[in-house]
Formats: sequence, structure tokens, C-alpha cells
Amino acid sequence: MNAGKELQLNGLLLIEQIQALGQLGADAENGGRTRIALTDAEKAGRDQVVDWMRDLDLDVQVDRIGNIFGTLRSPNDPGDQRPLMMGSHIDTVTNAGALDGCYGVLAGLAVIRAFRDAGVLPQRSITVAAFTNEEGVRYQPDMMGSLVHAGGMPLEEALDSIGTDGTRLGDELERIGYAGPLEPGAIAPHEYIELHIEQGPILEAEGKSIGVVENLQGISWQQVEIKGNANHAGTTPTRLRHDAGFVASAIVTALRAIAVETGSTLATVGCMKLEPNVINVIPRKATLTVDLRDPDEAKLVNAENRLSQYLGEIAEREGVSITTERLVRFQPVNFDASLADEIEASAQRLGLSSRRMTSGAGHDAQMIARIAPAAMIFVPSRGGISHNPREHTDDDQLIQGARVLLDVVSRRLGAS
Ligand code: HGY
Ligand code: MN
Ligand code: MN
Repeated sequence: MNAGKELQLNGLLLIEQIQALGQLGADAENGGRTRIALTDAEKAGRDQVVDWMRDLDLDVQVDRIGNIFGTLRSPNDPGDQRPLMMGSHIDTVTNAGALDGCYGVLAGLAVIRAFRDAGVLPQRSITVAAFTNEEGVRYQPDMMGSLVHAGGMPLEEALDSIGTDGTRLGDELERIGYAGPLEPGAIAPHEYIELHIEQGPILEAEGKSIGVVENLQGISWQQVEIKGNANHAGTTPTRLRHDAGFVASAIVTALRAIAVETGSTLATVGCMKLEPNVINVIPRKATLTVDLRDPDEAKLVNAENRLSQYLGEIAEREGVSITTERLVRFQPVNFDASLADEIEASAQRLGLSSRRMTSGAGHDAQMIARIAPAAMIFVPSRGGISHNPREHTDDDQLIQGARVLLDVVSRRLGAS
């Protein structure tokens, strides 16, 4: 391996590919794009990434949960060497930005392209992964593909999961042609580095270019079902109501109070459905989802307990029945300290300001951290906006982040 050769990142091509991928699943009406996991739009995204991996002459493999891997083989790799892995996801939420997940996958390809362009073969194989169903919008849990890869969820259970649209994940994977032959976990990373947009306001507010992500907060998702009585909106006195809609709204307000009081726990009710959902009928049923997050496990448990206690009290008071179903529960994760140090050193070497931070969002890195040293690099998000068509990071910031990734990888592989 000719270590002396300068590795140059092709930043313009990275930006072009981000923009091209961002066109797949484009929403003419609402802006942004929607590539929900295992839909036709996401298949189009998968096909495009596989084409770009093939353009780089990578060894492309797909596993049984649909995770896609592109590997640049080292001459030292007899075929079973643990690769340095980069990656993220290309599925999106509804009306998403173009960067969430996609940036990390395409920057990984840009790093490999730098090796290819310099004619340098790495001393350790390098793999770029695009993990299945990171967003968990259609099938829960989120980060599903990387969780199965890390052995945290049985493959059959994942394949049998039923989506919010009633489809079975395994059937959809077959339908889009990404039920691959590789056993999940077969490619065990030697280490894993994920480049991602911050999706929050901190780096921009502090004028920092790079986030050195040391840890990631815990996540608790549950579905809450409230059953009351339908009745006439005009004839039913308030004191006689068992109003599922009122109780649902009270829960949202109670969650905000818990979040404000703790100062660190975040609470979100992202989905709410009322039945029969007509203007002059008191709702007989309400279904809502609760997303709780906190970097401190004890505080997250406390928030869950406070919610459970509140549900019991309000069910009693309003004469409704309330049931909950746990959808996701991941504890906070600490990333690899030496990798974080490397990222900080690379930012410094490239003359970029940085700060250490916690990830508010969930990422595939939190799952891969179960089986290998893992860390993350963040770049700023304009206005801290994400999961929104207005998600934006300047091109030069995106290129800087990818340069840090290249610098870390090339130093970890002794190629610089
Ligand atoms: O929910 C999350 O934090 C991630 O975007 N899946
Ligand atoms: Mn993401
Ligand atoms: Mn996301």
C-alpha cells in the first residue's frame, strides 16, 4: 500500500450525489422527499446507491434484512478480515430533508473514491453500509437493520414485523428485491465511524464546524390507546363525558410538563388518531404515540414511570380505559473514547473548530457500538432543522465533514 500518496476527497461529486439521491421520492406538493423503508421510492434509492458502489468496483453484498454493504478489499484481506466500516441509512421520514442518513453513506463512498483515485489499496478492507429501516416510521423499532446486524433483534422477528400499513416487512423486502443472502452480522466491523448532520441547533449556535459525538441518549417509544364513550356533542354534559379526545390532549400537556420540569427529558407525541373523528361526536377512542428521550437512563425511567402514573390517575378521573404497548426501548450509549479523540485530532489538523457532544437523535452507530468500537462525526444543521424539507447544511460544511472522515479513516489505516 503506497501510504505516501495524498488522498483527495472529491467534494463536488459528493454534493452531486447527495442532490441526485435527494431527487428520488421527491414530494412535488410538500417539498422534500419521502423514501419510507421498503417502499418503491426507497428501492429506487437503494438501486442508485448500489450502482454507485459498483461504479467504485466494490464488492456489493446484501444481507437477509436488506442491509447493503460495499467493500473495497485490502490486498491483506484473505476474505474474512474485519473491515473498517462507515455507513448510515438512506430511508427517510415523510417529507424529509436530503441529508439525514444519506450524507453518511455517500461520504463513505467518497472516502473510498479517494483511495481509488489515488490508486491506494488500504491495509484493511473498508466497507460502507446502508442499513435498513433506520427511521422506524413504517416498521418499528427504528435502527432495525443495524440492530439485527448487531444481534440485538432476531432476524425472523424483524422479518415478521407488521407495518403501520399492515404489510409484513419480510414480504416487502422480497417485493423490492432486497432480501439478500448474507447472514446478518456476517461482516463484523473492526471499527465503525458514522458521519451525520447534527439535526439540532448546537454547532450552529456555537459556530463550531465539527461535532465529536461521545454518546447518544436513550429512546423510549410507546403507543397509548384510550377508550371512552362516544356521545352527542350537544346533549352530553361535561361531567358525564368519557372523552378519549380530551384525555389524549391532557396526556400531551402532562408530557410537556414532565419535559420542562426535568429540563433534560424530551417528550414528543408525533401521532394521534381520534375515532370516530367527526365534528359532533365525543371521541370514543384515541390512539397516540409517545417518544421519550434522555441521555441519563435513570431520568428516562423516571419519565416513563411518571407517565404511567399519570395514565392511571386520569383513567380513573375520566372513566376511560388506557392501555400501552412498548414499541422501542434503547438505553443511552457511550461511543469509543479513542475514536472520539481521533475525530477531534483530525478536526484540529484540518483547522476546524469542534466540540464534544451528545446525539439527540438515534443512529445506526448506537447499534454497531454493541459489536465494535464506534463513534460519530456531526456537521451543523441550519436552524437545527431536520426531519423537514428545510433541512440544510452548506456544501462547504458537508465537504469539511467528509474530509474529517477521510482523515480519520486514512490515519486509522495508516494511509497518511
Ligand atoms: O428517531 C430517531 O432519532 C432517528 O431519526 N431514527
Ligand atoms: Mn439519521
Ligand atoms: Mn432521521
